[in-house]
Amino acid sequence: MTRGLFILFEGCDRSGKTTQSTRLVQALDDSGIKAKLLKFPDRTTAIGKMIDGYLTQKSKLSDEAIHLLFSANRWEAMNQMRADLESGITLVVDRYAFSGVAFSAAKKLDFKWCKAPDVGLLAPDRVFFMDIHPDDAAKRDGYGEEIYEKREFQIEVRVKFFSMMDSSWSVVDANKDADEIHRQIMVLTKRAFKKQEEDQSSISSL
Ligand code: Z5A
Repeated sequence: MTRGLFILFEGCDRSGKTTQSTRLVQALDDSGIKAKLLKFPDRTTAIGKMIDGYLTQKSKLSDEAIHLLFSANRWEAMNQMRADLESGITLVVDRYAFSGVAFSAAKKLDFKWCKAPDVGLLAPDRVFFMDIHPDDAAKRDGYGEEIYEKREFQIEVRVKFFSMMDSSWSVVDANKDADEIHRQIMVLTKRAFKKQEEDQSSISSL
């Protein structure tokens, strides 16, 4: 049985992660590849509900406490994610541990401390970074409703993301037309499947 791929979308707010991750899952399904869409934070769990209360500014938490809750929200999904990948399902994930580090480090929490709780989580095979300047993102629908949607902060978050990139990341110009972005993501995804076919790499950890 060939394992599924773990494909991750990261990026600043309103960069089109949800739009593109949804389209990718649909396209994979249409071409006969079993795929599942996951989103972090998963606001449906008990931990996710606490995170939602914080993001929508209904409750207050210290920077450290919310950071650890975001991480715990990923850990509670780990067993199912591993089982899915091992059974051949490709996971398309909308935000993950890099968001956790970028947002908390942008609040000036220590970078190494921010990374520590996520050590041991499953690592993505490919990361698509949806890159948009916060000034352009702010023009999109729904901007400004949650706690982190502020210009200066989003600029700092973008810098933190760039500091974490390695060769498994592709920077995608998120300002382009959505159809054009989808086509580019399909090309990059096909490349990732081909590489996995050749390498037969096992699932690795952060
Ligand atoms: N956070 C954290 O601090 N720590 C963590 O560990 C994690 C997250 C995992 C909630 O995340 C917050 O949690 C987030 C980071 C923090 N805070 N911020 N900022 P979320 O993922 O639930 O929420 P979000 O980042 O705000 O995602 P979003 O609002 O869903 O945005 P998106 O998925 O990137 O974009 P979208 O919904 O696909 O598109 C946004 C709008 O733009 C929409 O009207 C689209 O129709 C439009 N759009 C999309 N693509 C295009 C193109 N190409 N052109 C023009 N318009 C477009």
